[in-house]
Amino acid sequence: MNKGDWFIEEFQGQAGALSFKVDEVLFEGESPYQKVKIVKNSFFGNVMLLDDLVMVTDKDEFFYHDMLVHVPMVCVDNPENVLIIGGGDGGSVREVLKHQGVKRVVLCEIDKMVIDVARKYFPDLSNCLDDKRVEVMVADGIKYIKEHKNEFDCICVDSTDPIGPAVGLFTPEFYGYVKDALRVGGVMSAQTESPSWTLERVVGIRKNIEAAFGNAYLYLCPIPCYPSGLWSFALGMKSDKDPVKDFNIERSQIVAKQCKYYNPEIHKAAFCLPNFIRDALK
Ligand code: AG3
Repeated sequence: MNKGDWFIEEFQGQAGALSFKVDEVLFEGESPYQKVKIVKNSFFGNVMLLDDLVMVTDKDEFFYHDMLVHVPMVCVDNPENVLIIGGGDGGSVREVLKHQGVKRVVLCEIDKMVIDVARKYFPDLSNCLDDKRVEVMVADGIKYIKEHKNEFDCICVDSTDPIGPAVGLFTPEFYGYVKDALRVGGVMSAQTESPSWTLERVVGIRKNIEAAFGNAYLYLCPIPCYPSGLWSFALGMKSDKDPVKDFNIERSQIVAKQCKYYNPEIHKAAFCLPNFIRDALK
C-alpha cells in the first residue's frame, strides 16, 4: 500500500466497498496471526487495518467502544472484575475504567503486535493500559477463558470478524466457557457483525449465544467506518434480566456524561430491531 492509493474493504465478494484515500502509510507488518497496517486519512485520522479490514479509526471508534462496553456494564450490579477478549487497541478497557467501582480489568489479546502499534499510533485508546487496575495478557482468549470460572462480572468480546484468527470466538462452546467464567448475574457483550450486509452471520452468532446463555439480546449501532455502516452487538445474560427494563439508569446517566455516543435513551433504543432483522431471528 502506498501514499495516494485508495484503500478498499470489499463487501460480499465484490458487490461493493468501503474506501478511503491513504494519505500516509504509518506501519505495515505481519504478525503470526494477521497482517497489521496503520494508515492515515485526512478525515478518519489514524486507521488500523487487520487483514485489510477496518478495525478502528480515530474519528469514529467511540460508536463501537461505547456500545460494546457501557451497554453490558450497566446491566450488571456493581461490576468490579471485567475481562476484555481481543481489543488490544485498548479502547474497550478505556471505557470500562469510566465506571466507578471497577477494581480490575483483564485484557486478553492474542496478538502482541496489535497492542504495540496501538501504543504508538492510538495513544488515546491505549494510554489506559498503564492504569494500575489493568492486567494486559498476551494470550489466546479461548485458552484463557477455559481456565477461569465464576470470576468476572462483565466480559466483552472485542473480536475481529468470524474469519481468520477469531473464528473460535463465535462458537457455542466458546460462549459456554464465557458463561462459566461469569459470576451469576454477569453479562457478556460481543460484536456480532453487520445485519445489513451479512444478516445470516448475525443470526448465526445470535443463535450460538442463545444456545449457551439461554438469555440473549441483539442490539444495533451505526458505525460509519465498518461495512454498510450498520453494526450489531449481542448480550448474553447469566441471569433472567432484561437489558432494557432492568439496566441501572443512574449509572447509565453518570457514565453518559463522559461519552460521545452512549446515553440511557440510546441504551433503550439500541434494542429496537427493524422488521428485516426481527423476521430473520424468528
Ligand atoms: N473489532 C472489529 C470489528 C469488526 C470490523 N469488521 C470489518 N471491518 N469488516 C474492532 C476492535 C476495536 N477495539
